Amino acid sequence: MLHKELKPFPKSFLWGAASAAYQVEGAWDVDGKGVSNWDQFVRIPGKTFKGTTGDVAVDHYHRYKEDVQLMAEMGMKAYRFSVAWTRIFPNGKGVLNEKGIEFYSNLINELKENNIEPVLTLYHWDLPQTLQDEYGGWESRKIVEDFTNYSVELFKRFGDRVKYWVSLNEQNIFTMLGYQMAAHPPGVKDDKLFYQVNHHANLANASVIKEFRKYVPDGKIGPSFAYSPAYPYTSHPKDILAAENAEELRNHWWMDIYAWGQYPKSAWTYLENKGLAPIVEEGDFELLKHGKPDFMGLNYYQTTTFEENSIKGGVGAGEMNTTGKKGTSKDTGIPGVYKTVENPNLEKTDWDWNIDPNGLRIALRRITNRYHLPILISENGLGAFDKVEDGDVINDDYRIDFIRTHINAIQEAITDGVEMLGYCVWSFTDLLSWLNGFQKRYGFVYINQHEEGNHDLRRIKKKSFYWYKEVIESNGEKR
Ligand code: BGP
Repeated sequence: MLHKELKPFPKSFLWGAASAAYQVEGAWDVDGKGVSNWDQFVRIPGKTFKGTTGDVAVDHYHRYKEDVQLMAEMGMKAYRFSVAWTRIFPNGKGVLNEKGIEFYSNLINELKENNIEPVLTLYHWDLPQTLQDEYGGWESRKIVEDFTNYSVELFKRFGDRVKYWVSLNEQNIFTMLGYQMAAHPPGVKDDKLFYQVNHHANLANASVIKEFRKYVPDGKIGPSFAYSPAYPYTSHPKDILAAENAEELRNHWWMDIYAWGQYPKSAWTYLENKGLAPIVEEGDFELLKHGKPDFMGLNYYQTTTFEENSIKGGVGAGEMNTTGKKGTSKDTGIPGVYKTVENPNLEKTDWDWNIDPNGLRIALRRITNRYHLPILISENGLGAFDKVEDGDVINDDYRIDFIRTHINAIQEAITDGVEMLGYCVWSFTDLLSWLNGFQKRYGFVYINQHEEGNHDLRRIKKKSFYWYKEVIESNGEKR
């Protein structure tokens, strides 16, 4: 629909930005913190860009006050951050580390004092390594109990002050990279295990949401899903079917479970025939029904275009671009199901991610129509090379363009009838990009941190900082 007039953003709209513990905190072995899967994985040669680690990251652990002051200066309404499980329970369970609680408690208080709504993510990929060693982490159903106990501890400690919670961040991504592509910990390629791990994560997600209702009855909770809407390459019905396959296997597989506690029918049948469907035990679906979230957290970066992929000689696993050299990623697919293909209508970032603001509107409408849930955009942003010019100036007009066009899309979606809670841009400050090092930057605030050379960690406001400040001040009017 082409609208002549757009509805304004709701008054309560949460203009925000996001981060994750491992990517910003540093202080990896400080104040009793235990070792996470990422602390260990980054030490394996060749796993990250130039061997980058989050040992120091951008030192938010020690500089959080300075960072919150910058957020306040920008007028930010919400800040999404994650808790490192290993700061709370260094071994994943058992003995609690009060120092970890203290850090997040101080951060939350600092945010509240500055009128910034904390949005707390329970799990943003940094699993206690002891749980991986003891029972394979997400590979075992034991994770459900440990993850629930850890989450309940946070509900008890912070539920009075934190009203917005994200359960799992991008379950589809951490499991795909961890169990299908071996690019994230634990570095495994095993399709069968991938689906089993996901089933356990679904149970864990439902279990914490169920508990949440008891401890934070006036709060809202939901998962953050990395939704890349599927487009067909052509109007040929074969391509349409390939896109449908992708939508079911890559998206509905997770979102249907979150919203309804059910797996999509044809995806289930396909996986069952292949011997890949997860083992489901008695009572699982009962628990999954309790997982209904208050909102769908949407991490939107791009759309993906699909075409038919033959069974014989079809395209298999592709390759990611982790260097920022445009054109180095390779298409990926499942023979007989779908394969990705370049969309000639879209520009790309230096890391080959499609730039598609209309795709965000499509994502918002699809989620709304299928699940009837409000949406919190928990991530969206542009990873780019930034240049510091004389006088500590960073003219990141490309980032402003990216965010502006995506805000346009949100307002169009609101006008279409989508219920929106807020928009958390990835990210507030620059931070460590898991596989791409510090050179792939997302922040409104530049941080002088690099793989090599001078890195005094000083904070510099980018042009986009001043621009987003005005957007927030005008509740999205001025952009
Ligand atoms: C999401 C993650 C974030 C963040 C972002 C950007 O998948 O939830 O943690 O890293 O993507 O990705 P990247 O750093 O790979 O560019």
